[in-house]
Amino acid sequence: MGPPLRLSTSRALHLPAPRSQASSSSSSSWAKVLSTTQSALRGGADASRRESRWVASSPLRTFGRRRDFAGIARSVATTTTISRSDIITADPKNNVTDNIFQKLGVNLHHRKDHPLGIIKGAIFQYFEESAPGKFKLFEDLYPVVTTKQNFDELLIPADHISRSDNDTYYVNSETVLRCHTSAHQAELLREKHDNFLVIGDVYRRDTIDATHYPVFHQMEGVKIFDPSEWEAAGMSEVEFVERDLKQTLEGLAKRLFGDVECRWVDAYFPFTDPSIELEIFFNGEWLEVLGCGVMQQKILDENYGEGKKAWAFGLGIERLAMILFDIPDIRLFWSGDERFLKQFKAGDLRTKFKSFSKFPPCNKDVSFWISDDFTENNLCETIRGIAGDIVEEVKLIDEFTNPKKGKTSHCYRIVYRSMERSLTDEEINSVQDDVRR
Ligand code: FA5
Ligand code: MG
Repeated sequence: MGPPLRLSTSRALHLPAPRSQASSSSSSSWAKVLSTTQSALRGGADASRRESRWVASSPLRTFGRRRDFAGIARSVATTTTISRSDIITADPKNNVTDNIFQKLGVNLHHRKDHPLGIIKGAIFQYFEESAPGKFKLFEDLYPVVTTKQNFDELLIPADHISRSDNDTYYVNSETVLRCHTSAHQAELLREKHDNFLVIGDVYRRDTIDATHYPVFHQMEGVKIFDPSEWEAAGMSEVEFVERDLKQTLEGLAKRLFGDVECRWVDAYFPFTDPSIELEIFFNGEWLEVLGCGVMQQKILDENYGEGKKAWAFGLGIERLAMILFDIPDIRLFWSGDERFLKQFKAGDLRTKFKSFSKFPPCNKDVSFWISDDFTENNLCETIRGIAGDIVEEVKLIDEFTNPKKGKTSHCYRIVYRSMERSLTDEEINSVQDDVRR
């Protein structure tokens, strides 16, 4: 299968796309400038999805933005232009919306003073200090990947829910917006990287609430071990690798948060075994911050070489930043409001976000009979398409089945609230009229 997208790649080895250009995502521009690394990525990996779903990636190129970070090797960036017509197409499988296209190439994690950039820096630094010069960082891998990368190479079964177009943004049947950074595992293993970190934007059709957003950022980590290491420790290979994984991630949590309440819970990912997730107690609830495990041997053997063992993890960057900086709502990361942005400073992990607006929420309910093909993700996408980021939450508050007609109706409460301004009644009513339609 050939690369499904035509990308004009202009080399700009010393000058990656300026941040402002790559990230302005001005809603009126139909083309995006993205920077990519030279190393072409072929092949796929799949990813597991939050709270039980996974997506795959497509084979285009790695992105690499060159930035100076304490000793961490980085890939060199080139610039790629991606146009709207490459991403939003007439293909029957295409389900990418303008809202989503506008997020491509924004790369919030490249902004040094942004909470996501700050946390990225802290995580790199942790790995650099614990293993100087060892972990290679990829921070500009191209977010449009093949289903092979996003799913197949990660051993995600053909009928896995994460492959459904209810969960994943498809450009066409072979190309998706990566739903996790695991999409790059296999290709990086084939390039013989043995310790690496990948940070990037990932895309999932999802329901809406304070901790879920259809675009967020993940950091992937992979570390490969040699038999001499577990033999010297006198442990079984899986025990040894799992111990190192837990120590590494607990150490990271400690570094970021000091003393926090953490717990490990069993999980399932097609690409690791055993698999676990780390949860941290935040705002009165356990919040899942990462998934990880011992890499499936087949992935390692087939892409890197035999005789080794590896661990892999995938962190939710927004979730960590919410805990660290006390940011109550995931939408705030996309805010252009200076009252938000000005509160954070590069390198400063101690900032506690001070809410600048207490604009009241506006609740509106909608009820309707559901059809067989109804899904909550579609509903959320429709609402988001109409109302954008003023939708804070969509929740099912009532459900009723008419036994005679065999029909079910749902009542959803839509919570509208802006982080930045008061919403007017007229505005909400007109949005709500469109939603009802
Ligand atoms: C994964 O994506 C796996 N690829 C992680 C992994 C990598 C496992 C390597 C094993 C080996 P999951 O779907 O659970 O797993 O997502 C990982 C993290 O992303 C979650 O723990 C959470 O912190 C974050 N996350 C998931 N969905 C969302 C969302 N909609 N909004 C914000 N953060 C999210
Ligand atoms: Mg999960």
